[in-house]
Amino acid sequence: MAGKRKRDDGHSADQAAGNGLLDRRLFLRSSLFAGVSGAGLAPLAAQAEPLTNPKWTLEPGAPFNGYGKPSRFEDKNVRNYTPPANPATFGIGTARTPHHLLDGMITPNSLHFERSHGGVPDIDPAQHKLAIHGLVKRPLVFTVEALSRYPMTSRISFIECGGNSGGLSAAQATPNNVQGLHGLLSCAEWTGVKLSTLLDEAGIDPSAKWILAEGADSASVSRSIPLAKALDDCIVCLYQNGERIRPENGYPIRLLVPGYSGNMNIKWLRRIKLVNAPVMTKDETSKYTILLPTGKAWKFVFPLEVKSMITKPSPGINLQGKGIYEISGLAWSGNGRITKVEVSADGGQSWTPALLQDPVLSKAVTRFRLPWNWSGAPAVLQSRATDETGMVQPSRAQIIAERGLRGAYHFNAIASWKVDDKGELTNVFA
Ligand SMILES: Nc1nc2c(c(=O)[nH]1)N[C@H]1C(S)=C(S)[C@@H](COP(=O)(O)O)O[C@H]1N2
Ligand SMILES: [Mo]
Repeated sequence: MAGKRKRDDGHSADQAAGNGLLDRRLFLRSSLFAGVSGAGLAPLAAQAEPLTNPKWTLEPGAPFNGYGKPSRFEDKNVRNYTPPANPATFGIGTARTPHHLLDGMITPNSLHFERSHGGVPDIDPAQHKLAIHGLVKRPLVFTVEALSRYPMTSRISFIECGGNSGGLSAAQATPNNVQGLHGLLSCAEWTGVKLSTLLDEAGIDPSAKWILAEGADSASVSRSIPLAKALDDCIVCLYQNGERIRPENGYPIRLLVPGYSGNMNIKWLRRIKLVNAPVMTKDETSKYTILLPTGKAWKFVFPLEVKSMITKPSPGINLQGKGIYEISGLAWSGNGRITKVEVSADGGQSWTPALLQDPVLSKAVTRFRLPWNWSGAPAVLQSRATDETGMVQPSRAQIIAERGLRGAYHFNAIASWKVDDKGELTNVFA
């Protein structure tokens, strides 16, 4: 870019870090290109010409429908999944959110990722029940109807599978996109009854220290959760983004355990047992522990630590010639709010802070944005998030030095997209 150039609002139009990263305030200006035209940026819109009247303007539109669907032109915006080789396991596995095709912070319900260990049960809400028992004064059984009459609360929260981004722990980078690597994360508004309200009604025995939460699916996924967390911010949810929870995501009742490992957010919730010690279920001993090179394992790794990813540009969403682009992505932390996201276009040699888009909520994803003037030369894009506890997203090398190559769960390393001179992006380990 050309030498120093002061804009009338006092901000420098110079690049803010190496390889063309611009100041994050550039996109806040009302006139995007006026201040930087001297820097060689051209407007993105075409020269104005009279509009024609296409046929959809000249004829009446479609009639009403009961439940809306996306435009037929958006048929690539779908979850991806690999059908299992063995048909007996058809519902076991994952379906991933296409973050490269989404923007904002909310994942639409039809695209919320799914991780299921025994398929999606076809639960009749009129017959489903939730029991609270164990170390309580009064064991209780709630119908869905009864739960619906309790005071409700809503919160926007991410859910992330402990296995998300596990591809970054491989020895070599393989071709992949943001959906394949980071698609086991979604963010929704969840509404339901505070678990503390229900536990209060059952009466907690002083000897209770943990709860066991169990699902009604054939896999009976169940996890031990510290009672302190259950009383702090867990929600027995009935609604997802305003409508009843989708079958894939736990209809009619799921437990939200904000910021904690995805697996603990028990879907199709049918039982909460108060206990005095963790139960050591199959889901917390055979999986979701982090195996260290010494042969020891970190058990009960609960909060998902600070992390971020660039969703745009990303593999498949390539650059169309040099010029200005918005680098955008998501950052999140199971320990609280995001305070900073920095972006690099030179593989981590220089960084500049991105704009954090409101709202910035605890244990929800935060959308970040930064303008970039791509020179047409190869680049490596990275993002690095910091949360309110001061934790900074680690590099891949840092995590591997600590855990070796087998600690794939809770892999929150900085990820890298390589941009070649044609503007094509690929997954690399930088
Ligand atoms: N009952 C039950 N709960 C479950 C699961 C399951 O298979 N059965 N999968 C768990 C896992 S591993 C994750 S990551 C999250 C995924 O939630 P989602 O499918 O709504 O995205 O749900 C958790 N809760
Ligand atoms: Mo998971």
